[in-house]
Amino acid sequence: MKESAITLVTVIACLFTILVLATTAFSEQKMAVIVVDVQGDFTTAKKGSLAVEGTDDSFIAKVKNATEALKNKGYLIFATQDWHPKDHVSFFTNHEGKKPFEAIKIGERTQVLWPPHCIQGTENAKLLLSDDLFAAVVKKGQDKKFDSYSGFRDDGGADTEMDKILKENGVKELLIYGIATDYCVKATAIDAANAGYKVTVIEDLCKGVAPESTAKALEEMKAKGITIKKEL
Ligand code: VGL
Ligand code: ZN
Repeated sequence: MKESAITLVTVIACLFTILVLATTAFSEQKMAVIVVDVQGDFTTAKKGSLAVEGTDDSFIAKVKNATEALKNKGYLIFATQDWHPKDHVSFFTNHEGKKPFEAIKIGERTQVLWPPHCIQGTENAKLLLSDDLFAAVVKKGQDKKFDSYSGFRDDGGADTEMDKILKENGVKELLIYGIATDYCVKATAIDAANAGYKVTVIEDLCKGVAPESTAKALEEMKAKGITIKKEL
C-alpha cells in the first residue's frame, strides 16, 4: 500500500516535470513562418512577367497546403510582398538601352535589371495565398531608388517592419520558403539569421530563377548556419 502510494507520487511528479519541460520547450521555440513573395508575377501559374520555372498550379497548391498545415499547428504565418512603383530602379525598362536580366552598377551596388513586375495595385502583384492565413504581410521594394530582395531591409539599408513584428510576437525561430530561392528567399533567410533567428528553409517549397544560382544560394545559406530541409 505504502509502496504503491510512493510509486503513484513518483509517476505524478514525473508527468508534471514532463509537462513543465514540454511547455517551456514549446514556448521558448516560438516558431513562425515567412512565406516569401508568392505572387502572380513570379509564377507560371499566372503567366507572370518574371515567372520562375516550376511555379505551376501544383507548386502553388503545395505551398498553400503546407502553409495551412503550419497555421493549424499554431505557428504565426507572415508573408512578404514585392511591391514596386512603376518607375522602380530594378526594371530594365527604366534604363535606356538595357535588356532584362542584365546587371548594372549603381555606385557600389550591383543591380540586376528585371522585367517590370509586382507593380503596386496590379493583379499579378497580389499574393496567391489567402490574406487570412497571415498575421501580417510585409511589403518591400516600395522605394523607387532601391531594390529589396530581403523582407527585412532594402538595399539602401532602410528596415521594413519585419523584425519589429517578429520581436513583438516573441518569435525566435523561422521557417522560410517561397520564391525565388536565389533572390528573395536567400536574402530574407540570411538577414533573419544575421538578426539572430534560428532559420530553416524548406527547399521543396521554394523555386529558383536559375539552377546554378539556386545551388549556390543553398550553399551560402548553409554557410550562414541556416538549416536546409528538403521538405516539411
Ligand atoms: C524577386 C527579383 C526581383 C524575388 C523580386 O522575389 O525573388 N526577384 N524582385
Ligand atoms: Zn522585385
